[in-house]
Amino acid sequence: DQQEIKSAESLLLDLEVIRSATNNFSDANKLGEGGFGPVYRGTLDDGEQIAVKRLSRTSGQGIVELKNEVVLLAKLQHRNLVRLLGCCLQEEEKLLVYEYLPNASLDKVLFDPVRRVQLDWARRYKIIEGIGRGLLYLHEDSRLKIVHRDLKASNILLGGDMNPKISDFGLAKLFDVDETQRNTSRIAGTYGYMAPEYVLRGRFSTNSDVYSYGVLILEILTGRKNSGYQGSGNSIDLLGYVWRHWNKGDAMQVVDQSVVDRCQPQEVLRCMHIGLLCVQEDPAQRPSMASITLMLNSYSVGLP
Ligand code: ACK
Repeated sequence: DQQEIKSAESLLLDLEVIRSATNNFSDANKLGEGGFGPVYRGTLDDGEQIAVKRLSRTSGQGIVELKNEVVLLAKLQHRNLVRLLGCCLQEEEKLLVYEYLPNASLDKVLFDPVRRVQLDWARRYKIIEGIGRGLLYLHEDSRLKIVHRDLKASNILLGGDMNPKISDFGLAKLFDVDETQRNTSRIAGTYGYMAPEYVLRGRFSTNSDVYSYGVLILEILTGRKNSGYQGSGNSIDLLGYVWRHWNKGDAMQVVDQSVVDRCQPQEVLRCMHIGLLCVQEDPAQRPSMASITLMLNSYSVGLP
């Protein structure tokens, strides 16, 4: 692992440069709290905007996840993955530096009462498709086989044109090409997005990512957050809710109003169907990302 970090040495950044870009990690520059510490906004001397994840001293698991993220992201480049610009792995300060994405996370855009944005069908479809391309790249198009393990709305960041980018590779795992699944006793992830075989038996695979992607599709179409196994607040058992309406034949009832206003119901329902295929109990029944992107691309959505 040390050697792999060395191979990412071209990514090493000077701590002073990041300090000055973020006004010495001032509160005014703070974007929010991430999985292992605060995230800051910054501007480099040449004007380039950056986002900086700073490891909290109290985060024990954090350093493992941070290194995992550097090692994996350094090998990846795709328009639907957040770009890692560099890192700082000094004794006193551990930082990851990314391109800055101005439109917050999908979680805020869909669910936050203050930052919610009206998204029409064409936009939502582009977001669904973009996440799918990013995930296809991780699973099979990058020469590597990577299982993300924590795909969720708060880990999807939106660029200037609302182009979605998958972020947070702290839990991601590199698989051998012919490896299909792996077992763990350390189940880490997010309820509501974790596939049943992962929650119950610690078994994860590209298929368990597909399950999370299916939850995302349903959240994007309905504008509702899935509670998973422990309902709380404004979140619901989204899968049960969508399935019930699907079986009754009135699935358009569950679709967010700003989608309904300007869409071809047929296209929305086909997309919802893909989401439902992804969240099937049996991992072997779920489609691969390759067939999902084929199914998605076979529609002709009238994009501007
Ligand atoms: O939803 P947000 O505005 O987007 O709030 C969270 C916060 O930091 C804690 O994770 C934001 N964030 C994380 N990475 C980036 C990035 N590369 N560009 C812009 N904002 C980011 C995230």
